[in-house]
Amino acid sequence: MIIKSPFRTRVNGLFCAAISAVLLSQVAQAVKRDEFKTTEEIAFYRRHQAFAETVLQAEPASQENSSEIPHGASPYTVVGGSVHLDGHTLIATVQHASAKVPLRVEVIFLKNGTVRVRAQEENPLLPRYDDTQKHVLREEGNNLEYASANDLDHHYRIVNGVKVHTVRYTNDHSAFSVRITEDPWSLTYLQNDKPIIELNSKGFFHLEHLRPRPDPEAIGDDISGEWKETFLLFTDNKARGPESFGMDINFIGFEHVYGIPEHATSLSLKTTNKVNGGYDTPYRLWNLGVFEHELDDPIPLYGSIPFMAAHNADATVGVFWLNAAETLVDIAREKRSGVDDDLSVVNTHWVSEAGVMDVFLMPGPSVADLYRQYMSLIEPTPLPREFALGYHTCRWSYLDQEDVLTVSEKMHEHDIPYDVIWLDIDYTDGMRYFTWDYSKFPDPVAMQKQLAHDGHKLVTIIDPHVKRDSSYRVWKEGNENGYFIKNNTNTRNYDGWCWPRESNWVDYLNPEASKWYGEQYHFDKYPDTTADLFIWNDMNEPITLRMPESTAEKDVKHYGGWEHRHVHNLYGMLNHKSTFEGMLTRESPRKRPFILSRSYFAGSQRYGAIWTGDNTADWGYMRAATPMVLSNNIAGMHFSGADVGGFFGDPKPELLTRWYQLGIWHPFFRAHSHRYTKRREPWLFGEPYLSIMRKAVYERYRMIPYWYTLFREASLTGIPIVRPMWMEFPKDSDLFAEENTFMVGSSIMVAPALDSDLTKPIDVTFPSQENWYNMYTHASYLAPIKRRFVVDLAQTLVYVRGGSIIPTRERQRRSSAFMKQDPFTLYVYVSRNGTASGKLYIDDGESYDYEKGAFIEREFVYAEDKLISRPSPLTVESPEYRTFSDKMSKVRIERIVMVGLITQPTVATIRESDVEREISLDYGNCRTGSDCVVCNPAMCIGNDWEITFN
Ligand code: NBV
Repeated sequence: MIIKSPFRTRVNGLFCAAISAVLLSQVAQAVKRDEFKTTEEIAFYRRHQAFAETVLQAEPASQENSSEIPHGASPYTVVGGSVHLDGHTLIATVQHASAKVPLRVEVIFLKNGTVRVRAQEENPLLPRYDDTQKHVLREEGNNLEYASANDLDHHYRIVNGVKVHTVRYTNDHSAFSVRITEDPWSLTYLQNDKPIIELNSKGFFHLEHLRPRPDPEAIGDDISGEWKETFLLFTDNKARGPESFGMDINFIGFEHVYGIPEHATSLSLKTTNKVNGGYDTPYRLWNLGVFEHELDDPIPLYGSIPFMAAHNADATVGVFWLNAAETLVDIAREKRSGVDDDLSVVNTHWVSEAGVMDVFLMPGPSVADLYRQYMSLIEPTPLPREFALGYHTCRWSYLDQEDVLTVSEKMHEHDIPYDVIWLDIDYTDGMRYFTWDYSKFPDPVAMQKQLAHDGHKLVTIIDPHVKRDSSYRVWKEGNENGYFIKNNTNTRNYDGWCWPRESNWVDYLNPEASKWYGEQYHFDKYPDTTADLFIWNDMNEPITLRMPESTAEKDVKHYGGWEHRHVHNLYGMLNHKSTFEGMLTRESPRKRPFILSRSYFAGSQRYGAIWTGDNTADWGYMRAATPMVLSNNIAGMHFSGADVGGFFGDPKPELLTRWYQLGIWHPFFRAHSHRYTKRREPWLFGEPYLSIMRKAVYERYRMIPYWYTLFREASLTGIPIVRPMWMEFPKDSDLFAEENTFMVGSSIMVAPALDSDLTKPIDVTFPSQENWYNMYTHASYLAPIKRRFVVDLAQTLVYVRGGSIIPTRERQRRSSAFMKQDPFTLYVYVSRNGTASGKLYIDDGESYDYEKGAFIEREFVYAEDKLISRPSPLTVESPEYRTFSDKMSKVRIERIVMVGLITQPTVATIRESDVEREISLDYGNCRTGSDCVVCNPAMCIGNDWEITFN
């Protein structure tokens, strides 16, 4: 291993470097590359690359030409006679030609068509870490719905001398088959007899079996990095030795793959083989806080979700690689000559350092099918607190109590609605979390009460490092109970460094420690907090300054003796989860917590929101925000957003304004900035910026009913809330790589202005064969059509798909809290064939009573000149439902705007609760003048009603 000399000198001053960079930097600079590993410095990846090279150079196993037998020269074969079906699992013993260590490969069939493949030694020398499933999977993976053995049909044939097994699965929902070859071992998932996903067809499947530790002399310098590996001045002592594995996963008939956040890269993932502008390094999944990260770079950021989707005009399929150790993913594109035409293939190669190989293949084929399959594993995002959909104003840091209340007052003065104001690290007593610096915040409860009175919430930051200070209760209790992560010999606490200097970290793997930590959020433990205070968990990758890549060393020890390498990518999620559970139990009856986390993994969506971390006030970072948020949504992390305005640096007013206009269309909408940037509350920029930003924020609030309904749908289906264009227009291959324009739900298309040159035109592709309406002017465009627009700073390009009904609340309030009894407006955007439909979901926005039916969910349908409102099939007439609908009985529909009607009706007949009345219609006083507006029809939002237009 080459130790780079520049860093040697810097290591001693690493703390100073890190702190000064963080605290003093005013302008974003480049990433300090030599503080992060290059791919060559990751030994297990190097070994798998070398393995793949030898496979590529070897003679193919089969010379015969058969599309069923892979041509890759994998040395792994099935031990003759070992293949058998046991219930819903096909079991095989697979062995490397020379290593001869038997591996148990299980192919597990799930009812919904998902196939799970697991591989590890039949008799491992030591148990492998296999609890990732417990932390990630729904009900810890105990209640997956398996295929019935009766629906599985297993047979085999000999093709060119190779035994080829087929398991065909047929039930009411699906019919597919899995083909397994014995020599070499490979697996193909076929839908309608067409291969869609192949495992090991390139031959890169390789598992480093656990082995006895050689003599110390034999380990010596260990250039292979199997037993020890040095990065900079840090030596990773690998007590267990090599235990990595890798495999190629190939998507047949696909050109585009997406997902595997978090990277600041394009939406459609680039290749990693330098071809056609591809990267020269793999996508790395290893949660890190990369200070001043750059764009268009597969360097790993704060969270990881090893979920990849592939899409073509016929199908959307997915792969979930369930592993929380360091994982690298290479991507290449290939054309295979097919029968009729060349077949596009995306080849991917996944390599993980430790754990059990555990991968789920999900066949889709529709987007809804894919998310049904994926969500049956990880669960969808639960309904958030409604206020969390509002505008969040944050800064590192609002200085003191007076500052907080002044900002709040100014928001009112300037008529800018907002829901939440945030406190960063400086509110604490010397970074001792769960404390206050009373010199700055003399009366936190009074402050929270004032905010709450004005309809606002407070969020405080709680970082996971615990200051090592024997007079600090939290540290004392954690230490006495042995709740902290241990050093690499498991003999004492793992001591590290962060903002409060010497620190320790809670080991959330220990259930008792996790519970104890959660309890620190209870009112009796976290002093001066009220039910209107919520939480922000930052730095939970975890960041341990002065350490390799600013995170915990891989060999430090967790509960159960596991090393950090086994669980690193879970750490942020477990911190988030513990906070969630603590917040959930701090009051009775329980209310939905709101917690923002920086680090995340698959499963984090259950505990709250995430944001994309430290971006920069620069047009490029604003452009990068959408593909990052979309990638998170694809991977199931719906509630995400980017720091509006950019964290580092000072945005020019045009950039900040444009960023507000974009940020309101991302699920999580928070403005945030670094402590050494200039203050940037909207009123500081004067006109026209203030008015434009106010208008954007108002737009967000107007649309909360639509957002909340989308979150409701996501909580049931897991389908992304913000969607890449291809999800809504799956056949339109021109849109497969589109990443600037995106859909919010299935009705709204946002084509943001992303360029500093305000005169630069924006090209908008209107897809499908439908009408699209400009949301603000109601001008319509009949798709398919492309149009070019130049928009001034006050304008934005937001379109509604014909056939949609959008509910809004149009009264401008201080916050969402004051909108709860506000009337609704319905916008009916008529489709080409004169129809429309939409939904509205409302509940109390904070409790769990909706689980007992305390919600109103309406379906609106317009056809043949009649608009009706009917309950959704999920409505249950429970006592809780009745209590809630009584509370809403005064909430009316104050306006219906019919956009795109061909005829001009003059009268509407309203029938509600068997009473009929007529209302004359109004033209010309609204929008383009051609809309038909039903003014104050006054139906109750929870009632069944119908309106006929004559
Ligand atoms: O707590 C200070 C910041 C926070 O404002 C930011 O949002 C986080 O991403 N935090 C990182 C630590 C300092 C980073 C430079």
